[in-house]
Amino acid sequence: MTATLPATTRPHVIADLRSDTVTTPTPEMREAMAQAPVGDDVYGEDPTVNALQAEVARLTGHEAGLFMPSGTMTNQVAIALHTRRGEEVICAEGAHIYEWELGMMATFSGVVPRFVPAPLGVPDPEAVRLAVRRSVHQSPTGLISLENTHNKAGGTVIPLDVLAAIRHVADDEGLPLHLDGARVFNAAAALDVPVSEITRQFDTVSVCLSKGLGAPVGSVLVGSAAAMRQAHRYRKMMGGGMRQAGVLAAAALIALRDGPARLKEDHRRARILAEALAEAGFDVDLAAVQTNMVYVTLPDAAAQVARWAALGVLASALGPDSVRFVLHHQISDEALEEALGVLTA
Ligand code: TLP
Repeated sequence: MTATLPATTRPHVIADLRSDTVTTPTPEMREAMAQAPVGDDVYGEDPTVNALQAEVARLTGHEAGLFMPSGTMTNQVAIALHTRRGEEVICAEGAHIYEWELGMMATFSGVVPRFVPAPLGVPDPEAVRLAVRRSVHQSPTGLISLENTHNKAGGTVIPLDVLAAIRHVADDEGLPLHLDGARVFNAAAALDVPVSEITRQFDTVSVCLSKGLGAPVGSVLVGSAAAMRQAHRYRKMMGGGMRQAGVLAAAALIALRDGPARLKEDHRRARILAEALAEAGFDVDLAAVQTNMVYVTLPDAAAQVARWAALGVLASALGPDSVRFVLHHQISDEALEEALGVLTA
């Protein structure tokens, strides 16, 4: 028989650094959720969802947006929109759309990934061009997809000139370009540009409200109005028609209003954490620390993560020798300092 530990014997959590998805709604978000006007969003009648979609579309420089429960769904709906069965999707090695989305591109859209090398998460535009398949003996390329920031590379940012060059390749080859922009506001903050400078280069962008921006739930796919009408059908197929979803969109609107300006604070704290860990002798690639993530390479990551968790500092083991820490708006300078005391002891 297994017994559940009484709450009092669980370690006190000093800092939950497993992801920026772990934040809880602020009192202001909860109030907005309680007050939100709602309607049936499958009929397009939820005013709060409609306001959120319009605002994300405006900020990203796209015609329309569609609210969904998760970044996985917005990415996979986009892949379904752009591709036909048997095609390939060119993406940077380690891309979330393949590595962490449970084979959905194959099971839902019938397509397979073709990875291109991407040092620090940045693919070389010429490597993207060379990866395009046209021969009758090969699976044709249906889509180019980028990730910015790139999670597995460390929360790294794609420079604007590289983005423009990859857009150029897509245009030359007549291919659509999708962005997994789960953390595109972090990329914009790191580059110090309006987010539209990045997002306008793409045909569709998946924007997560529930990562660094701090909403409890939700992502918005943006693109043309015609693409979003088709996306509405795919969302329904995936079970993503959420009805009175305005209660979620209300919190997301606050995240969108207040979140972007705060992200530089998370980046500053990530840098402090990374430098302190490097100083303490941990193997940290400081060049990869560009936004709100810090990856450490160490032996037996799972065991180390369990030891730290017992002391109240939560991190993620994302590979046998890889530990990830993610900063977010519910980690203060004080919590970070206390966590560092544990990590560097
Ligand atoms: N990533 C999660 C885990 O799946 C690893 C995290 O904690 O970082 N794109 C990118 C780049 C992501 O990092 C994530 C979430 C998603 C898409 C998927 O978003 P959700 O979890 O909303 O489906």
